[in-house]
Amino acid sequence: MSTREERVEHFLQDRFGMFIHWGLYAIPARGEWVRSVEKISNEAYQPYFEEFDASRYDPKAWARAAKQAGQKYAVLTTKHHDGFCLFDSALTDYKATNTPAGRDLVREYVDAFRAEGLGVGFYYSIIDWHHDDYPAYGDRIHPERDNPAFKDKPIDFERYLTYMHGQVRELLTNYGPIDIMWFDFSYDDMTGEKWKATELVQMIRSIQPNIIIDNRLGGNIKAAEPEVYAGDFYSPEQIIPPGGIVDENGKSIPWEACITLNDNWGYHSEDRAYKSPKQVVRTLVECVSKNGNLLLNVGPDAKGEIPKPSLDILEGVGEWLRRNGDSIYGCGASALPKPEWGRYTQNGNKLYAHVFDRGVGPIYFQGLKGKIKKARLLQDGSELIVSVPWMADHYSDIESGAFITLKGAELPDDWDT
Ligand code: FUL
Repeated sequence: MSTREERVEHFLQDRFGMFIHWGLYAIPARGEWVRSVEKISNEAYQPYFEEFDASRYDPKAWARAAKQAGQKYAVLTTKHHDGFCLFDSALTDYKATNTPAGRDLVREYVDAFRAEGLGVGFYYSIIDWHHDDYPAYGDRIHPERDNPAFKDKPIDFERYLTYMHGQVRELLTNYGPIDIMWFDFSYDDMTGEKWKATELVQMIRSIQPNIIIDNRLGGNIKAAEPEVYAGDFYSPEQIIPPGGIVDENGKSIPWEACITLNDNWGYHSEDRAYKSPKQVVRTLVECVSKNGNLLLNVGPDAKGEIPKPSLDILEGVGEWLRRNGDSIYGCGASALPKPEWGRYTQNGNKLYAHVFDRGVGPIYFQGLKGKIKKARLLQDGSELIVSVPWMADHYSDIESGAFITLKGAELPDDWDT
């Protein structure tokens, strides 16, 4: 059996992936939690199933967008909390092949992303608001939580677990090798034991030994407890852990921040709170400077298209990465203290200085006197001069520091030079 270190090696070099939230909720277009937030019953949600046609679903276009954005892998919602399956599961009728779409949307996704040389991941919700044996009663998030008919309805949770484990088995046997299994999520008293997570992960690893698994089955990676289902990486949501994530010996633990482009995961037609490409670039740099990955979300619309504002942002980020990708891929945190003017990333003996703030005069590198063999501007490869500015020794700690001159009063790249 492989070790976590071996399993995550490639993943941690890739650094940047595309998260895709897509399902029936794209039709009401008020986010993927719409059923819970608005307490929509199964019956009231059913018309979306009968209407879903995915008529402009072109996963090759998604894969091209991801590739051009410099993303190295993707994670698609094969089933979100609403229980609707984008894949052709033999265990349910509640699936895309039974809608007007009539296609196995997951198969096409896998084929398209593989063809672009991208890694492929499956998001799978262990929560299921559609399944008859999934408990509505007492659950603060279930859409039917206030429905008296559900309160006293007997359920057989074991049957749900068999279904859920069976679907994971299908996902891992029917689509070839998969890179990431991204579960979502254990909560309240629903711990890993209740999901039978130990058996689940043993089954997963017996089918695909090298797959990596997130931490949302409820384990604790830091404490390696329970060892089996603790998972391979942490999945901080909408946040970059300020100090990265380390164990008690200061050793970095793999993590991937998942972050939305606007304020929603699933398509929301009125959400225009988009981040700028500059913010996204800096977010990516922030992650890598702390040894983390960034999984950046898009929420395709009801027809299957990634919204134009999202595509525009991805394009901008991709253009920056085309010139500056060496400072991201294969890079991680530097042991040097965070500089005042930006961030460091590092790959072996190559240190990448991400300058966010031009300031006045040369850029100062604390502790690097005599240690810089040569300096280059990454975006065009041009030489940069390492020298002590005139009289700097009167004012600065030049015993240990180094200076690099940057031409011009403005930064060559205002996003991140
Ligand atoms: C959360 C889910 O409830 C959200 O809908 C989304 O999928 C996010 C990535 O994880 O916990």
